[in-house]
Amino acid sequence: MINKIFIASLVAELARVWKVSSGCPKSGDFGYQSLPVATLARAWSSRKTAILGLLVTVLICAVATAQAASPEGRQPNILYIMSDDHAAHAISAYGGRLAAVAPTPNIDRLASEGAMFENAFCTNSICSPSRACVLTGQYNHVNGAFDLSGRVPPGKQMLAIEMRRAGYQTAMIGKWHLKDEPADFDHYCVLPGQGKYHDPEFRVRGDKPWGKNLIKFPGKHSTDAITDLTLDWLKDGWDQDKPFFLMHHYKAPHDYFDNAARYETYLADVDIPEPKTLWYRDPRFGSLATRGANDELIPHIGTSIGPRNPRRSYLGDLPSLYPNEFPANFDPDDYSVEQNTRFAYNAYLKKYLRCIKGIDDNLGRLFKHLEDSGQLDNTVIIYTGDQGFMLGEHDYQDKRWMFEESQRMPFLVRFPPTVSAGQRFDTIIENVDYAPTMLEFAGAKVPESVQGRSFKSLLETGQEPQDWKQEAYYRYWMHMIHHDNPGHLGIRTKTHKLIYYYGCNYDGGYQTPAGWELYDLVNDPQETINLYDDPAHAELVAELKTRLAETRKRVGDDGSHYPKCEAIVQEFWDYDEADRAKARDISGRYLQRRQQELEAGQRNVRTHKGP
Ligand SMILES: [Ca+2]
Repeated sequence: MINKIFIASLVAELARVWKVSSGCPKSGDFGYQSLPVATLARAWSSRKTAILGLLVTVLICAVATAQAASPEGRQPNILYIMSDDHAAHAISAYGGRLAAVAPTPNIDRLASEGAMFENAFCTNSICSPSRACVLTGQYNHVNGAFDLSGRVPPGKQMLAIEMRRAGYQTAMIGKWHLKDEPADFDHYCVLPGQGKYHDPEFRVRGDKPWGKNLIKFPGKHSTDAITDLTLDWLKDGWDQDKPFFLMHHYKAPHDYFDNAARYETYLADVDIPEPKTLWYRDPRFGSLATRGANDELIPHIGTSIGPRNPRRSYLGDLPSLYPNEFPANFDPDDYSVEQNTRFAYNAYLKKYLRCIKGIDDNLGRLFKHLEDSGQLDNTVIIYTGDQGFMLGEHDYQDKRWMFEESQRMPFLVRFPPTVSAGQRFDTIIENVDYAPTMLEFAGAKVPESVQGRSFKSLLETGQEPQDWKQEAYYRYWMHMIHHDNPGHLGIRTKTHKLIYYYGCNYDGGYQTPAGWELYDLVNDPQETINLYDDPAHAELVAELKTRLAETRKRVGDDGSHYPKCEAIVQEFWDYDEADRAKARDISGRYLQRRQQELEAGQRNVRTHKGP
């Protein structure tokens, strides 16, 4: 692929070589790295042969990098945009009940002018672990970021390291949430931990130790501040001789949601459409793991919108946080369960969607700058969230679940030079695949440590590779912490989902009843009927269990990290009558334990570690 810029570079270089007698172009003179330009050129000593050598070298360069180069003849910029907890069903391009009420035109633009994935999944639906998967291309049992204490230390921030090695200027701006310094990036400006919605401060490089060098933005909302920081860097920080790799990460719409003041009236007079499962729980939904014996654990598994969960619910938390969203002098005792649930649901969704409106508007600013500066079509733009989010489905809040709304990540890619507009894919991709895909767009090397696989060819040809994986692996480790979700694992194929709640912490403790669930995603996309015990599905259950075991082997989750936990995983794998009897017994004991905790006023029990 030799084009205008290439020929211009060549002419300039020929003139330079003619003037100086060295005749040795430096590696990187054409924006390409890892090419033996200097080595090749060194073999030529005279001026004329140097020119000939240069021509040959340029041809080699052109062929070797044709895959990575954009039509402008250089590696494309890569802009990876990730919001926090932005569920796909809160993006209007994905359709769904919120699309008409709360459109996201700027994000939708990526879908209409690029590609959109229906089956992009996180491998562990929680912040730090998902970020670690993206950065390393590895599953959490390999990168070590099992839970919210997960970190990716300098030297291991693979994506930044390889991009820099490929000649990119690298930057990380916004929410980082991986504890250690993002030192492998050329530039960073990151929120401490979760960061603040208002008056945010950011950690930057400086004279003081990591974490102590702060810049502050009093009066600003974090979404506006993060966009301003990125725009400033694109205008003044980016060395335009190199392509950029920029991770632009919003804190919004993580809970507890707080929008910029200008959005306070947005959706104020709207009744937000509700999911059917907010109100109706099919008796066949869930399992012993999520319902307990005789449904005795329904109040205690999964935090709720309405009053179902006595430990934590939005009805309990939101009236004091957002009094404007509730009637004056609100007292839940004055209202029915249905009314209270509806108040809490609307408060939740409105605050969440106002944060998303702020993101979408700010992306409009960012895209306009790229357009005005001539970089829009020379930049691979990706939009995603670090996982999905339950927006009231099954009366659940937060993420962590393997249910669709939480497991699915939005994933959109725009790069007009090679990615056709308007593509929709049902290919199963996981967050471990993002890094190798971006590296391939960059023409960079994908290290052997990476477990994920690039789907660049899919984006460019529309064809799913024949040997592409047919299931996403999932594992959530933070047993019953924060949002009362039991530890579970499973696989998700294009048509079905098998979930196994083994129900214990890292040390095999704090047990909740084990249970299995099978959902038919074609005929029951809302996952309302567990088919695990349906005799008509016995063969499929057996087949999917085998595939789950094989997938665990393929990804290397062999249980050796936490053998006491793995013993319980194995114990309830068959789930015969004896296992079920034991699970019912565990249900009763867990209920007692939970009731004692509630009576003792223990609101947040450390459950995912220790006996
Ligand atoms: Ca998150």
